[in-house]
Amino acid sequence: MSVHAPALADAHLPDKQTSAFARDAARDLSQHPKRLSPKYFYDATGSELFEAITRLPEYYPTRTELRILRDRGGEIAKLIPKGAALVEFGAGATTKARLLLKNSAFGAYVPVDISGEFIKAQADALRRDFPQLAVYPVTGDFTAPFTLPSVVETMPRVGFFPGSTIGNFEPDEACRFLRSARGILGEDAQMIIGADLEKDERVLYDAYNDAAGVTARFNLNVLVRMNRELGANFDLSAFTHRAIFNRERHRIEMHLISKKKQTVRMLGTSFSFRTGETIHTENSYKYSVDRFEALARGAGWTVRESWTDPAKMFSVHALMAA
Ligand code: SAH
Ligand code: AVI
Repeated sequence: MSVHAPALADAHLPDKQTSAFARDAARDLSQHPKRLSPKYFYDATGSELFEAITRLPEYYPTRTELRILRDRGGEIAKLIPKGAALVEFGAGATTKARLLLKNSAFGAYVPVDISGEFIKAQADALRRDFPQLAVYPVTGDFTAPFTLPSVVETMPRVGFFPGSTIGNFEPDEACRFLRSARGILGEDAQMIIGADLEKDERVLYDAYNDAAGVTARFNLNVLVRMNRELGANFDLSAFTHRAIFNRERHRIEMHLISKKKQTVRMLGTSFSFRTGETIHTENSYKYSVDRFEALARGAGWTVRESWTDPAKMFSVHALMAA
């Protein structure tokens, strides 16, 4: 494995990220149906809104996964080599990593996240709470290849991908991501990964259509970002949040629906919308334990253990590079 300084040089990130956002948004809003990548929800506001979602009564995944991680803490700790580096993909508020870090003797923690300002603040808070731990935040897009900080080169590596963020990939992208994570983590790596389970449609519907409207604000935040960062003129009151469960494809879909016929300008181009036309902003795939294990195996990992909560709402899997 080649491990050296982060390929994602922090100093250049705002420009690089903005130009990737501009390129992707212009391309994806020209598609039929229009779409946007869910990774663009996450600026500092988007990260805060996601945190607010995790505290909603309807949003069961976070508290359920935390319960599995707590209940299985001893078993998970036994799988982790002493002095390992914990590499979290999409670390966000680092709440779940804190549980693992308390239970095992990790040598370093590498939170990777596209939301740069947010992840740096979380890394600072973590350093205060775990003064002995070396924390190396990496700002960047985990769907693109990147290298780990050179200091973790000699440590065993444990990947951590909780939250069912894997569900935000198409199944073929999820397979590619798992293969690439194997490459980034290197031989003999372990991986702890959370996947949301398919369940009663009403429970799923409510989790993505909360009564307080926080998920709607999270969804609309991508339009706020395009207005601010890309000079677009989206009228936020002219779009509405919708989340539906697509049973055939095992996924929740989030959409922003145009309330009227309208034209939006962005980056010198006009994008027209019919009344009721959608921008498809996110998929959140729901797995069965068997389907998730098959995905992991297909990407070259061996499944060591799979755990669920008693109500079988959420699953956590321990993988080993085969
Ligand atoms: N791990 C946390 C947060 C999950 S939310 C938890 O389980 O609660 C998803 C996180 O992944 C966000 O913090 C978001 O900023 C990050 N993220 C989403 N797409 C990303 C990408 N392509 N590259 C890097 N980080 C990404
Ligand atoms: C980060 N990800 C797994 C969340 C999910 O449930 O798909 C993002 C989210 N979208 C709406 N609510 C939460």
